[in-house]
Amino acid sequence: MGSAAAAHLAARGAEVVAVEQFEPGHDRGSSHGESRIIRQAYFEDPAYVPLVLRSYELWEDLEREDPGLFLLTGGLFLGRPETDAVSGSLASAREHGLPHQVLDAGEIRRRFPAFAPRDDEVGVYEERSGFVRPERAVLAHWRRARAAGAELVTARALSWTAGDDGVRVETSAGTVEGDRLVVTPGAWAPTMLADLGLPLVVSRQAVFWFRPTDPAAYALGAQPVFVWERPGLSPYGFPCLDEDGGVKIGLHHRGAVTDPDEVDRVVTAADVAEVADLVRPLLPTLPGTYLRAITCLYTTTPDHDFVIGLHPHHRNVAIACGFSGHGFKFVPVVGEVLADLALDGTTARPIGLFDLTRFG
Ligand code: PYC
Repeated sequence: MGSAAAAHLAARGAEVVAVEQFEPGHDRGSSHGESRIIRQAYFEDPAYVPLVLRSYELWEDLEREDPGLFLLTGGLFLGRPETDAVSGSLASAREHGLPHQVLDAGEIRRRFPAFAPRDDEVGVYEERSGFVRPERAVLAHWRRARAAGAELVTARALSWTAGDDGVRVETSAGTVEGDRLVVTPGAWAPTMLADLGLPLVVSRQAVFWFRPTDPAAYALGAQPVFVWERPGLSPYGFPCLDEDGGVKIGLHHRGAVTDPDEVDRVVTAADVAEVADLVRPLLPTLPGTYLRAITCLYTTTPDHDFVIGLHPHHRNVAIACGFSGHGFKFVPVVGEVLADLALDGTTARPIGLFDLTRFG
């Protein structure tokens, strides 16, 4: 979100200094791991759809500089008809006239043999779903930002203050001063935005790569991205994107609460066994051979909606955080919105859902 904000601000002529504690495209936050789902019939709330459609436009624009940055593979959102994954996808598709198909369990098994749904489960299939490459997306935004004159300071932001005369950020490499501030702290939001008392929960999420026993079913072109909602279990995954035949899978919102500076990044045999046992009934050929795993971080709000807006006491400070494990697809449009807020104090994009005072 920060790299995109820097790119949009610099493109509009702002003099930008970006402070990032790790190297651009690093793997210690929430923007790594080879792939992130993109989808339009947004099951979380139809209010996301205009933003995701704008994000697609911006992804297409960015992709001209980095072909293959994203790919449309189709997406399947499965569960019983009353689940959010199904009923929410349908609500968004219908409200916004998005192309989709509803598949019953038999059609799912026929078209996508990797899945073993129960007879009472259905899927909403969306052709315009797919995935974006997160590390490349971050680097593409940094390239744009730098080409437009932004300066990148590799240092840890320690604290910030704001007043009528401007803003000041204390970093591990000195002080940065400016007129306005954009704060996109990811999993460090509880400390960098402590004054707001936002009810954010940072959690460790592991994602895994397995080589399935039926590689053809998971081939790009055959297998869609998916999110599957069962009570207490939401696996999501991708087609095979890797030369070693690895298929990435994760369990949405299953990780333990953590601290971003202390997180245990070692994935244990018990982590692997747990995910393999949980997904085997749904995707029987997937946990064929375990290949590797990584961890990343979610920063989650109580309602799983984002936090985006101007700081209530400092109108020269724009904030974005709490992306709750489903934000990456919005990176370009959030960058654009943050540029609007920082430069104009307002945005024409619909961000009412993300009001940072909604928690009281
Ligand atoms: O962003 O669509 C998403 C998603 C679902 C589960 C994990 N990420």
